[in-house]
Amino acid sequence: MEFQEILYAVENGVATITLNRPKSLNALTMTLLRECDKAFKTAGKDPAVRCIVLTGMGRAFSAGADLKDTTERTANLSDALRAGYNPLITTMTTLEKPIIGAINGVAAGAGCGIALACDMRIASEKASFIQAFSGIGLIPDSGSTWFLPRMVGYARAFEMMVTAEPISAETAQQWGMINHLVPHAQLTEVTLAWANRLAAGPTRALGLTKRALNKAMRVPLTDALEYEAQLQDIAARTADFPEGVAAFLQKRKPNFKGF
Ligand code: T3D
Repeated sequence: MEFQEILYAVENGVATITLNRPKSLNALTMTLLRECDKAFKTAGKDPAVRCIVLTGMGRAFSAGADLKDTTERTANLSDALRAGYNPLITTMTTLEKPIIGAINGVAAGAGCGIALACDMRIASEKASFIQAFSGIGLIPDSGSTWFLPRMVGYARAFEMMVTAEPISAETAQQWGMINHLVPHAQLTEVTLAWANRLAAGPTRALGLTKRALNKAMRVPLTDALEYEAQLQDIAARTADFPEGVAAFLQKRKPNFKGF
């Protein structure tokens, strides 16, 4: 698949999407956002893809909105959010396959929001997270106001947002923003090990788990319980369920097919 501002590759059940504007620290243009959205949707529909990795080319994950790009920028920034940023965040969070963010460097502004929209984050020791918006007189977008307080609590989210100061990968780990912190040279290796592990999992059940978790963040317990019951019926109808049970009884590793 041909893209201008991202790279897309599929290998051994893992699709890797690489933000590819390293000279501007992978700053986000409408083209990049739309290509990224298309790549996620393509990976979502491709039965050969069972896990997706999102990372950045060069020394940054993403520096957020491209502040030099005036294409398509209007007086209403909400137009840009509705046309580019919000659809991407929605696609990522509703796509029923695991997404791992391999955070290779700074994730600022909307780049931080996109990192937070991944299901897991594995960060290099060179990574940092900046809610950069207030530094340029804007408010947090791309889901940051939703994701961040749920991960780190209101007070820390508020402080990050009003100061626009960077949070190191080490602090991000202490605060629960990332799953794993790794030496920079090992980021690809550790991320691929995780991606291969998830790609060998019961993909349908993992996707439904993501759907249930996202729903449970918004509804009362009774509703979450009922939703779990409904989704469990779907999971139980997959071939991976009897395979998982058979593998347990036969004391062997399950050979999940993802459907
Ligand atoms: O506008 C809309 O569409 C609405 C949506 C808004 C959502 C948002 O994301 S708002 C927040 C936008 N992002 C920022 O405010 C962050 C701006 N960048 C920085 O603060 C710093 O660059 C970093 C802290 C991320 C990294 O600092 P450092 O010192 O490692 O690198 P640098 O020297 O500042 O940047 C390197 C190059 O990347 C430089 O280009 P040059 O001078 O070598 O030609 C710099 O201009 C460029 N760059 C960095 N960030 C952006 C950027 N170019 C365009 N847009 C950027 N956001």
